[in-house]
Order: sequence, then structure tokens, then C-alpha cells
Amino acid sequence: MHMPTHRSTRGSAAAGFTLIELLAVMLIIAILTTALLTTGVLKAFTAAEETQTQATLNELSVSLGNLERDLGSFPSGDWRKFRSFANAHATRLRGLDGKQLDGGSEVNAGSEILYLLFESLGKSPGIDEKFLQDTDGDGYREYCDAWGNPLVYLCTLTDDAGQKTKLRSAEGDGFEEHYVRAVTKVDDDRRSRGSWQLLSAGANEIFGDDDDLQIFGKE
Ligand SMILES: [Ca+2]
Ligand SMILES: [Ca+2]
Repeated sequence: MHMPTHRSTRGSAAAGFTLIELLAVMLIIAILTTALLTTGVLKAFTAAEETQTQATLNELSVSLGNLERDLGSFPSGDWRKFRSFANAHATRLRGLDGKQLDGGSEVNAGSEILYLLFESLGKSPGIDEKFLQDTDGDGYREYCDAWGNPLVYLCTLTDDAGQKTKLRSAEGDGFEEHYVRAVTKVDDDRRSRGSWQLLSAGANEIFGDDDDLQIFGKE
């Protein structure tokens, strides 16, 4: 009498344990699949945005090269220095309204100056309107990356320090002011920076780390 009961109890216990195991395995597979799909989809989005941003940087690079051939030098990313530059090339920059030379705030100045300059020369790069925004609200538009953050333009031949820029906080609530310095390969060697730099904070919306996108002007 004892033996069959004992066997039956063991049998049902074993079956119950297998069912729980099966459910646990199914749950783990479901979690892993979701995680893989989510990161895969996120990576695909990031790759598309990086490609778009790099295309914008390349377009601006070509336009800067043409501008240097036209005017003989690269513009400063600083409003005060840019006024001297614009005055020196006044005959070529006829499209530039004197009032515009007052400039906006010192935030995002480099990117705003590039836009103003290309517009006044009638040689705007083929960049989609959605990548042109006035993120800091000073009335001057900036070139932006695919995450909606302003690009930073630094003329490393004339602008010693870095530049203030406003970009979306990583949490997405409002804009934060950042100070961006020129990226040096070797400190104190100005030539190693190239003649200018265009920088994007990348997907993480923070300057100065590995996911930043940038392009350098050739010496
Ligand atoms: Ca602006
Ligand atoms: Ca970054």
C-alpha cells in the first residue's frame, strides 16, 4: 500500500517541478528576446541618426572648404571676431544685413555664424530644414544634429577657448548650457587641431566622450 502512494506522490511532485521549470525557462527566453529586440532596434535608430549627422557634418565641411577658397580664410566662431571678418569681406557679403552682425548670445555662436555666412553668400549647404533650429532662442538659427542638439563650430586658428552651447539634457527636460573646448590630439599644439572643428554631442547628448561625432578642417 505504501509503495504506490509514495511513487504517485513523487511522480506528481516531479511533474509539478518540471512545469515550473518550463515556465521559468519560457519567461527567461521572453525577457532575453525582448532585450535583444529592444537593443537591436535602438542600435538601428542610433546608426541612422549617426549617418544623418555625419552627412550634415560632411556637407558643412564641403561648404567651409568652398568658403575658404572664396574668402581666403575660415570664419571665427566668435561674434566680435566675426564682425571684423564680415567687414573685411563686406563687398562679398552683400546679403548680410548690418543688424544681423549685432549677433545673438555667445551661446552656439559658431554654428549661428556659419548659417548666417552661408545664407548671405547664397551658398547654403544642402541640409534639411529640420536640422536648422534656434535652440537657445536668441533669434539666430543653428545647424543641429539628428538628435536636435546644436552643432558646435570652432575656428581653431583664431578662437583660443571653447564655446558655450545649449543642448537638451540627457533626461529630456529642458536645455542645459555646456562649455565645449576644441578637441586636441596633443595639448598645446594648435596645429594638431586642424584649422576648424565641427562637433556633435552624439546620441548621449553629452560632449567630450566616445560617441561624439566630429569633423576637422585640414591644415
Ligand atoms: Ca540661436
Ligand atoms: Ca557624446
